[in-house]
Amino acid sequence: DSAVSSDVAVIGAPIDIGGNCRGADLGPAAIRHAGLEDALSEAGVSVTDVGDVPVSETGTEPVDAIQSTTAAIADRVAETLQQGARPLVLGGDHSIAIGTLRGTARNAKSGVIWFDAHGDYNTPTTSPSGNFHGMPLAAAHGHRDFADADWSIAPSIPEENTVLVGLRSLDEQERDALRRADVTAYTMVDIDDRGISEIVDEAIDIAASGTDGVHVSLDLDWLDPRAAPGVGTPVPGGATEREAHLALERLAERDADDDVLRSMDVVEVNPLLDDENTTAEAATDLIASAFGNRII
Ligand code: B3U
Ligand code: MN
Ligand code: MN
Repeated sequence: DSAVSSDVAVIGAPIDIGGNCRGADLGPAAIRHAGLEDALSEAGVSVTDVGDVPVSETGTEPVDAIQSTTAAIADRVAETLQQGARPLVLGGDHSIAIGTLRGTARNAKSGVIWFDAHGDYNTPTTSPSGNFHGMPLAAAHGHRDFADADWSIAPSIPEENTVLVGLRSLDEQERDALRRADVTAYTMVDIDDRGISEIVDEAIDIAASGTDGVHVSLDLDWLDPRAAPGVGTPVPGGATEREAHLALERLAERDADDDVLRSMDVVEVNPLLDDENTTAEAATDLIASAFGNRII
């Protein structure tokens, strides 16, 4: 019933080894300190913080740390869903979404909406940087470049239910791969042109169609760096704070009607790069909007 489905379980994923610089592992703490539990409670959501997944970054190769961490995230996410609550995973860099998506797709068919400046559609072969936070969506689609990586159990998320929103920075081969994939990609141009609420409405229709619900992945670098300076790879020309809120409020409205929001992760908050705690506070406010916070 709706009381159960409105329960949210907060899961911290303090890993930064998939990113381009250190510090995103402090993201879960910064988001919690920005008042996440109170913000969710005020939104009328009953929330349980189940703590952090274990992360061992020292003395291991990045890929090993990502493998063990994302496996733990996937288990927690799948358990949470099985218990009838909605997982909210706090990153960490965006490599954590490899785990969230695997967990979300374990016993169900899940669509995904990816709010991000980037496509995160590189593979170990195509990535110019080699950073795993630029690859999670390609991994979730079971790209063959991940064939040797047992953390990428493929294909878990249908391409046709995958929607990217806010794109403005792609690498060359990543762009080619996205064009070939059966995904829907909205750039910032589309948002400027048509307005965020229409784009989000369409994104929800596509992601939810024929699925058990939608996973929302919110990379704070979707926002303009003026609104969210504390991210590893800021890209000018992003969503304003108001557009971002409208997007997640629209999602909450649709969720109130149709139970579309199944799971969420909020990633790339890096307190070492932040201005005060601006980006973590933006993350907290946007999470509250997504789970139904209303002005009146
Ligand atoms: N596409 C670049 C940059 C990047 C991707 N995701 C983030 N940055 N956060 C890459 O490294 O793959
Ligand atoms: Mn990302
Ligand atoms: Mn990004």
